[in-house]
Amino acid sequence: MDVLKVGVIGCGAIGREHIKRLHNKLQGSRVVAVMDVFPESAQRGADLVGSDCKIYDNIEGIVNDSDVDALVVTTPGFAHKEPIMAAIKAGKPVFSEKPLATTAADCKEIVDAEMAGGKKLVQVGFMRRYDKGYRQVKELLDGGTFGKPLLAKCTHRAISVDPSYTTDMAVTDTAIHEIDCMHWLLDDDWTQVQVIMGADTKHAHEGLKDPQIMIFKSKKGYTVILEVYVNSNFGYDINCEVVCEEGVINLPAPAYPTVRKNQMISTPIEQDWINRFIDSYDVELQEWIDDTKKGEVNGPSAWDGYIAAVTADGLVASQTSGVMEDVSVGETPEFYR
Ligand code: NAD
Ligand code: ISE
Repeated sequence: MDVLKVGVIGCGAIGREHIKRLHNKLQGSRVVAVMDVFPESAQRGADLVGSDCKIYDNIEGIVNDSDVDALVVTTPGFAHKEPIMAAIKAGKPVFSEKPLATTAADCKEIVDAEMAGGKKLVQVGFMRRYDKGYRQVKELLDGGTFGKPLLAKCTHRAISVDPSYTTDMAVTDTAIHEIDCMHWLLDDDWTQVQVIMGADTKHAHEGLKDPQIMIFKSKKGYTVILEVYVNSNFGYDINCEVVCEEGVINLPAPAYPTVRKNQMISTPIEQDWINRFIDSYDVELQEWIDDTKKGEVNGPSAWDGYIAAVTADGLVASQTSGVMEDVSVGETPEFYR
């Protein structure tokens, strides 16, 4: 196959970003069809491609179009399961943005359907595994010279969120990145998780608890402390520091020039995920295109999506209970080893 012909389901913010990179930027793919529940959103997606892009208003149509080789799902998290299940049923590869689905039960259905089909088809958009900075942190940790990791401190801040963002989404939409990424970096599984709520910012909309502190305990005894603060009002600020026996590894925000002017030293801060992770999305989707053409899935799997969702379920339970909740994933099936 020379060119992978892709159908994109969900033409919102990241859907349009991925359409542009799949159609114009990356090697070996074209977007041939789009689908959205809102016709004007679907049209905006199609306009990025040109007049020969097909527009669908239903999932069955785009998934079963014989011109579509593979699917990219960029609907909101609550609407991932249906298109992923349809793609598995049609035997087509599918890349889904994170989370795989918003509950462990829904993710398990996806895992079971994929295993029943006997072929790996699903990849999840945990793009931090493709980020240059996070990859360097992983190399340093795996290199062994820093000794045993002891604890990590992470921040995940955004400027603001819209009123459809609910308290549980601090876990299922936002912290889901650290749930996966820190498990991958530390090469360990979570056993217990807790959410601590505190003072809420006046910038949060009615009913939203923000910020939230999340605590993760791992099998090997590591502790991760994560601040999720999605109405910071100043910028998009992703940080990670791993404290090890022999030293500390700190991943700061990628550098901008520091300027001295008007009796001040200042440096800009990223405003959103689009630029902060632009290279990661490119590497992630280029590898997905290349692997898909070879009939392989080598990126984060449906099982990775499932174990993240089991952890997320624990955190969401702790948002209400306030106590440490146990996380238990079980053995990785042979299919995903
Ligand atoms: P968005 O709200 O901007 O866009 C979602 C689009 O999906 C909208 O056009 C909406 O009309 C459409 N849609 C909703 N329900 C649908 C359905 N059932 N079928 C078809 N279309 C439907 O959201 P977004 O910010 O683009 O986020 C989309 C997904 O991407 C989410 O899962 C989000 O978590 C993920 N995301 C990931 C990253 C990342 O850094 N990896 C960044 C942003 C968003
Ligand atoms: C968004 O959906 C993303 O996935 C971004 O990477 C994340 O930082 C943000 O919190 C989410 O809302």
